[in-house]
Amino acid sequence: MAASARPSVVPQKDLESFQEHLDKSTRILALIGAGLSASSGLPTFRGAGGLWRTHDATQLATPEAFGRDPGLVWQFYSYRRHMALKAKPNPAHYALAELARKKEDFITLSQNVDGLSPRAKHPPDQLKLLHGSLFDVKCSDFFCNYVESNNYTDPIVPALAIPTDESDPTTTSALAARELDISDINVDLPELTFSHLPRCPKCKRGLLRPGVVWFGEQLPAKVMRDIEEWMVGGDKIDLIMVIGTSARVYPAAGYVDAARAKGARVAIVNMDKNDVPASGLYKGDWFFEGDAAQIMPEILKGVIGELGDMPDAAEE
Ligand code: BV8
Repeated sequence: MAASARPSVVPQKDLESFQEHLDKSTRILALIGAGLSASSGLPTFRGAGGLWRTHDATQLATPEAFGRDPGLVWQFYSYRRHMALKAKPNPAHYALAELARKKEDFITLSQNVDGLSPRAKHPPDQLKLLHGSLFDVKCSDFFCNYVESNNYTDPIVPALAIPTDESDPTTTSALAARELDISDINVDLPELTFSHLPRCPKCKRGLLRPGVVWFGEQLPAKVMRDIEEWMVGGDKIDLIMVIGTSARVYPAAGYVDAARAKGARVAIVNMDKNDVPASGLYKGDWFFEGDAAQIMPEILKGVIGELGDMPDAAEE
């Protein structure tokens, strides 16, 4: 159905006042979370009760968990690398990328590590990856500074291959065998030891670990500096869009109030009406309830125009 024929998903009144403000806005921020990638088929942290198999996902995303059971943590991250590689950016990723091309003083602060905003060709200078990327790896040894970006090897080591269902009589060949969903507790996971896991090619001592920011770890210094320079780089901020995030993890969630303190109006896009930032909603804020993949192209249309059809994987 042509985009113009698509029924509006947001209240007209809100849409008009928002688009009027967006039009005259120059300094704009977006804070994005897992909800932005939900309609690309990737589970959110809150989804499935925040559990991966029986484990609290936020507990697995810690240096302590990696110290205790690096095999399990690597199975968690290899699964997410695999799912992210199979997923495709959705219209919300492309809409924000197009806004960045139209509004040069607009930056996106991403809490997502799934690589979908970069794959939607979001201008890299206007995309700040607060929590790293699933496709960066680094040595976990304190004395080794080995870092490797854009490692898309899937599985990164054979032992992390997603098991397939050989027992399925309909499968004609091993290749066609159905992949098992290892986030399902009923699928047995092999016990992995050090020798199964990716080793640092530089010090040959440490295990490689995912290049993401774990709870209790500092955010990337350069990213924090760049954002700080942007925040103080102008006397005001006109707008912050808080998209598909529960805004409960800091310091990322702190940018909502920081932007407000610089005069920004707040527009929230979220599937759940109750998920507002800790500091709540103020008069003049917007809350667009629904799927970001539908809402973002619509509310940004005044500036970015109609988004063309989504490029298929080959065109990415
Ligand atoms: C640090 C990478 C310090 C790994 C992640 C202040 C107060 C309280 C606590 C703290 C504080 N300061 C620091 C802390 C501790 C901690 C923290 O914030 N804890 C929380 C839990 C209270 N912060 C840290 O540890 C940070 N580091 O502070 O270091 C330090 C200082 C000195 C020296 C050493 C250290 C590091 C935090 C980063 C952790 N890493 N990710 C990985 O991904 O595995 S965080 C991870 O969880 C994500 O990146 C994201 O940030 C967060 C999940 O949140 P969301 O993305 O919002 O996802 P969620 O599922 O929660 O919500 C989805 C939303 O989408 C929902 O609202 C839903 O309704 C909506 N939705 C769903 N579908 C759709 C939709 N919306 C629209 N459309 C849809 N279709």
